[in-house]
Amino acid sequence: MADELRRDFAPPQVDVEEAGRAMEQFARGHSTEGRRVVLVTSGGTKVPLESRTVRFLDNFSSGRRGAASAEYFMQAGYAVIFLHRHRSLFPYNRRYSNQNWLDNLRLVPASGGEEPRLEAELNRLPGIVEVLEDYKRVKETGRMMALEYHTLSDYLHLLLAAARALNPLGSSAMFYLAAAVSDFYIPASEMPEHKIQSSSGPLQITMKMVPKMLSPLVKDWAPKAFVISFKLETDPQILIEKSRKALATYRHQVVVANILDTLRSYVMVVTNTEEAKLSVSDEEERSGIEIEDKIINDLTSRHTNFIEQTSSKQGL
Ligand code: PAZ
Repeated sequence: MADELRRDFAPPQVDVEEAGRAMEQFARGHSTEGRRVVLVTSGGTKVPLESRTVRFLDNFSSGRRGAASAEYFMQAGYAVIFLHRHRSLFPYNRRYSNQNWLDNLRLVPASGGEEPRLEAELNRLPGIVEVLEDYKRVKETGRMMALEYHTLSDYLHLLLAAARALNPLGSSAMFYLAAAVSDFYIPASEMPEHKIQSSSGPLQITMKMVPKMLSPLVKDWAPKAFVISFKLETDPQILIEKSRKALATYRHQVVVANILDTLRSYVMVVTNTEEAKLSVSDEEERSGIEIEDKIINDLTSRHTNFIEQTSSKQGL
């Protein structure tokens, strides 16, 4: 797979070796302290159509699922590697992402030899005190490592590096693959260098299938880890069948299945033996409960069972 990535994709724009070393150190440190470590992937991917890229193929993912989930994992005691798309939503500050921050600040002019100061309009920032406290605590305790990807190639290389870094943790490592990764791309060797010209008429492109990373991840890179993939569909009729097919093909532990129209309020947690429905009612939503809270609650207890089963199989 590493060879395939090198051959077919433009070189990554991030220092993957350095990121791999940092992830290894992060994972080892937290695991030594008895903490479980989860890789959360988050956001969409951008697939270039030209090598000097003007146009690209994108998708709708905002990164909200991944950013919110990272917070709930930390609340549950996990250390989190947050692999997210550049400029997608980020844990904690996601809550204020639609705001113009300049409207939230008040200038206190300089006086009596003091520098000017900025004050925040607290009434425009609901919950900011708790959110800021949580964020500062996470920073101080080094419980989250954030890594950005810009391109699909960055994402694929970093996922491989993360899998290698988490493999030594065995069953206490979790992969929570919520990023919406493109299924299609144009190989570097087939991509036009310059901007595609509209004077050439209607555009026809043939894209290749992006290699399915889940397969080597589960089989070779981190075979003892607890792995969760996501499945998004627009047609509810095919959702469960496709989730089951993914479980049978890749042989991982869980698929979180969601439908575009209801993705903030309803998901199915699909395993080989059951389909558990998780939902947030209108009333719960009004009181600030998020579906990710329920998803993480469900998955962390499945992870505990998984670790226990793994160690009893090994006679530990
Ligand atoms: O990032 P977001 O919160 O806007 O959306 C989340 C999601 C729909 C991308 C995620 O829940 C998901 O289903 N990811 C996998 C999509 C797929 O490859 O089928």
